[in-house]
Amino acid sequence: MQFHVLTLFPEMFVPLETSIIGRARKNNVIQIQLTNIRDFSCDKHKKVDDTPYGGGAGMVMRADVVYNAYQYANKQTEGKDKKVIYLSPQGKKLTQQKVVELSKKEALILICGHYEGIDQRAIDIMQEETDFEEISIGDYVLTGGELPAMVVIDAVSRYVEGVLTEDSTKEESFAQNQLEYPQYTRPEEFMGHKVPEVLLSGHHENIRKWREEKALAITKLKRPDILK
Ligand code: 4GN
Repeated sequence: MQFHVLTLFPEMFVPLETSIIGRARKNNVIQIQLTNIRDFSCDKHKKVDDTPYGGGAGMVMRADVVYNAYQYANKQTEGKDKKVIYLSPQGKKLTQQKVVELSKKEALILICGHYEGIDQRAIDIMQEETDFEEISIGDYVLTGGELPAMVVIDAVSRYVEGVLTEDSTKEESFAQNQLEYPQYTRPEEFMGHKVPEVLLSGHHENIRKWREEKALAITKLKRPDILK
């Protein structure tokens, strides 16, 4: 899976050099290319934004600059089955189902907006030209699309073969509409609290049943809305 991020702040993406995502990149299981939108500014002052027509607060990212950056990302992902994603509070809500769907692509181009957003014409043209989708990670507003882009990369990467060692995502797909059962590790007793006996029993069928019951009870309690 190839991720190509268009951003004014590539330095924000250091967290993706660590942990599971960092390891996946090192193993070349996923690739993350960061492109600074500013590099595609047309004028000598490297200006990327301007005041909004019609007035109002803030600045708008120029259509030509964003479009040029997008064309570059397109060339970098040429021949790949890809999707272009604009992270915005106006987008379709990111769900686990959407994450799985995105993980089947060969490349994702993620566009991070700032200020008051991107000139609508750049969005309209990309919409016409490509498999384009506006995605939101939740109903709240952030200062830029960088954190949402990192959320998408992290969530999608978990479904890329070779990123997670075990079959942890397999279990999830069985229990799409349930929360996870509780987990325990050593020691057997901590501050007077014991690990549930059944987990020490070695009886796999009983353990499976216990976990299933717990998962259901936890879901009913914490997230009854996701139960089928
Ligand atoms: C995405 C972007 C929230 C989300 C964002 C979200 C940057 N905030 N909920 N902020 O996924 C105007 C243009 C605000 C870019 C956008």
